[in-house]
Amino acid sequence: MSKQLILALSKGRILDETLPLLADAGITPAEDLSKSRKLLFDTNLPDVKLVVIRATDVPTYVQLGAADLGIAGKDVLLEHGVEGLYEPLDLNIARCKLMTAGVSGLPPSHARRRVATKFVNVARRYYAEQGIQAEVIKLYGAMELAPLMNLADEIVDIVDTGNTLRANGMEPRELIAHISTRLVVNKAAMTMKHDRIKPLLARLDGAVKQRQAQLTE
Ligand code: PRT
Ligand code: MG
Repeated sequence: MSKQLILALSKGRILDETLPLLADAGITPAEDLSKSRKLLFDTNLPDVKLVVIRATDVPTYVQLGAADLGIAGKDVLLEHGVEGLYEPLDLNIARCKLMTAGVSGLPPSHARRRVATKFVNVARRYYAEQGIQAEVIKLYGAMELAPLMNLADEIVDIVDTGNTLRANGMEPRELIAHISTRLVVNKAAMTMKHDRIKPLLARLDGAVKQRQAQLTE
């Protein structure tokens, strides 16, 4: 097994919040990630490399051991499943909520509810638990358009301020889960590379706690 530790980072908004946290933990990429077309980066730590990939691919890389560790939204982990992964640390960044939402002032009318979402597994599980019959329709983006176009009665999507919903004549309904970004670790790597993973976890845990302390000061 390689001596290197590979940490898989989620592109996009999570990356913007991850880099300052990594810096607080003493981990800095050897070059500016935003200015490079590369996907694999050295860091200031000789045994740590970073890969920057689609958020939805992070659990796959870590599960299959292509990366030892990963940083991913809880929403992505709930949707993908966490077999073969440990989730030792809540990084407490990119916080939001996974919710159902519908057209404002319009109670869900169909006996069999049509639900548009990119979180099909989460949605199927949630509506089944509620005892609500749901036809789940997979979309890849712009979920809030679906009820307006009469493609669906409800959506399951991420909500932060609620502005996106309101701008489209919709309102949040039920909370499915509070979401934040998590550190995940390949289970085999956690055993085989424990001596290298443990200090990295300690650095990250320290950075998260330091931030929380600053917030409550
Ligand atoms: O764009 P792409 O399909 O490649 O991926 P992505 O959209 O999933 O990536 P990105 O970069 O948007 O990051 C998504 C991750 O950030 C999610 O998996 C969450 O863990 C986290 N996160 C935190 C959010 C938000 N906050 C958020 N507000 N992800 C998305 N949003 C979007 C939401 O989809 C909706 O369109 O923002 C809108 C809602 O925000 P409000 O403030 O209008 O309610
Ligand atoms: Mg996006």
